[in-house]
Amino acid sequence: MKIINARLRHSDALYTLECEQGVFTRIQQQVGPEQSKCDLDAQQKLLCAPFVEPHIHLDAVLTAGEPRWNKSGTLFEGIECWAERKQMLTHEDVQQRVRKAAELLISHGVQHIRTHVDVTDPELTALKAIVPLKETLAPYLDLQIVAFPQEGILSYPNGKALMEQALDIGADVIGGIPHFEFTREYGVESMRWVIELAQQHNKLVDVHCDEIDDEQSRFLEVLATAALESGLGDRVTASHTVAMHSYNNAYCSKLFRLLKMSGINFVSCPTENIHLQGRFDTFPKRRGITRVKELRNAGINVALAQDSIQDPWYSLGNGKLLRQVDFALHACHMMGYDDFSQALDFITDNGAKVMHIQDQYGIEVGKPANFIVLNGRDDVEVIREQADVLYSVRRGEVLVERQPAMVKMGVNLA
Ligand code: 17E
Ligand code: FE2
Repeated sequence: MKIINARLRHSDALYTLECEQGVFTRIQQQVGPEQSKCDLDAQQKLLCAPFVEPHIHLDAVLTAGEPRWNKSGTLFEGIECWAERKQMLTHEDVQQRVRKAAELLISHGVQHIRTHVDVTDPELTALKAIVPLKETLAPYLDLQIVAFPQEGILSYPNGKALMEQALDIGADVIGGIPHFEFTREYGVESMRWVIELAQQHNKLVDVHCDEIDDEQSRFLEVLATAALESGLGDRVTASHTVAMHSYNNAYCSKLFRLLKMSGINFVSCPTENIHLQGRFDTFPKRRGITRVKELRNAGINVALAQDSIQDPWYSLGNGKLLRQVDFALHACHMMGYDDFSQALDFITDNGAKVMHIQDQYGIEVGKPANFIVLNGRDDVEVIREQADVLYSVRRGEVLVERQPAMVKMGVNLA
């Protein structure tokens, strides 16, 4: 496959890219626009590595309103609604919804997904349905599965055994939810147990950590310390961490030293948490998004994610990761030019680091020929215009091709 007239990130030049047997074999700067024979003319649009969705709950997608709507908009009512929906799960129901959501994500340029799957279910129905989809969907995307204990590890009957069973069945990553455990002690113990389990089984860790507007929720320091002392380091991710929004600055200043030393990754879900958090506030209302800019500026890896597509926690969502970038830039005061030029990192390279797939990810000779072409010339235009994905290509095969919208203007004011 030969691609011409592509722009790459952080360069004004045009490039020709070639791939053979699904791998990039040549990336060459052009002198100017070309008209030579090719398989794909990028027409001077931005070509970049596929989007990475490092945090979504595929088991719950497309269940909003079933069997009832989350009226308060809180995380906790979401968990209650889901507990009811969970009892109605079947293998087919889960697989059908996951396929639909996967199609949506693929159509918007995503080729790498980490999904949390609730394992606080004695039957593990969702997990058993999703594990085989890793292989089914492999031609289109890479799927990592987190064993996610939605109702707690120590606070749910047989919680530990269910987590271990989930690893046997095929989970890749170990999850946790310390802020939802019955007590602070359980929360702390669960973090230590998760890290030990990851060491025993050589697994990655991704914890729903401090997803609560409680400035006293400080499990992040426990997780980061365990990551540091165990040597797991960047194999560990802290997701949500919204309590950090409410920590005082002096505590944060001390905490950031540990976070840097630990090497752990962060995932923030801006639309989800601006919706779920601040629900117990009157006015002023907290935004409840973790300190994305401050973490990034400290050299800590932060990725953005959608979390939900039409589920008990968040009833919108459409598979478009650029929406998360838009929200984060606004809500976290990242509206400078330098912020814009780094912003696509949040949904590409940074997510790849979270998923530990960097060696297979990126526009480089020798790496898999996976890429997208966006309907914009550079990062800023892509972000400003929420640019459509014109092509998504995987291993040199076109997965998605989209025609830009055609607008007929009946006025001419220029
Ligand atoms: N479960 C949870 O604990 N938190 C979330 N944001 C979602 C599910 C979507
Ligand atoms: Fe989540």
